[in-house]
Amino acid sequence: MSDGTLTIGTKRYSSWSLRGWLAVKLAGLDVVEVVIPLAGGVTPGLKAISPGGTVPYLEHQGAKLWESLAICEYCAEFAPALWPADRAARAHARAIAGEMHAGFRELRMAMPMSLYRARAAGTCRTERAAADIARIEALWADTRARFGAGGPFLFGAGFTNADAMYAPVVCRLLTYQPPLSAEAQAYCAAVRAHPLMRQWYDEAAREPAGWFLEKYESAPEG
Ligand SMILES: N[C@@H](CCC(=O)N[C@@H](CS)C(=O)NCC(=O)O)C(=O)O
Repeated sequence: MSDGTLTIGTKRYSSWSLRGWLAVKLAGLDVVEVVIPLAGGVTPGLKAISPGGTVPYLEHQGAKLWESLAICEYCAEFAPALWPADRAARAHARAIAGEMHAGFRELRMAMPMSLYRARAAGTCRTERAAADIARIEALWADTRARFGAGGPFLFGAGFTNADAMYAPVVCRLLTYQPPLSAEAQAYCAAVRAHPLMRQWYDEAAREPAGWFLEKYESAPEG
């Protein structure tokens, strides 16, 4: 008997689900995973399942959580290493996780997460998305310079909630391949190589074609 349920959206597309799923997996919570095929907007039935009408949605030992960042915080109660041990580093991790949760809308709109989108490389570049990407590159570089010694992730060797929050950005950058610094490319490669990211991509590749959404699968125009 498991301790609850994690409801997520289509793995090919659901960026917020990826964040919650990574935190739950890293914390080792014993939950049943339910995947709801997303409709690319208002998915029928989601409001009946999740109080916020969105995924990820976690029910665990009586707790009910429908915001990815809240799920990350909850998971860190079981696995404190999901935040850095040092207080200043932990504060920084929360600040950049919060910046991700609240922002980078232009990037999210211009380059929707679509893990296997054909002929996407070099497309979907807008000035505003480029500005978001520049801010993210600067934020990653600053974080790694101050706290990242000893490993490939934002806070070194351990994959933290901050990495989980930025993982879907990595997915977007890998799909659309905008110009990136060598350092940012190395970080993206490290995140993509994490065993849980490999699992997510592999499971996404096995999702039924009936779940595909044309608007996220068709070759982008420019
Ligand atoms: N602020 C929420 C955003 C969650 C969200 O927007 N999730 C999308 C899927 S990636 C969703 O459920 N959209 C509703 C729908 O597709 O019907 C969070 O951090 O969890």
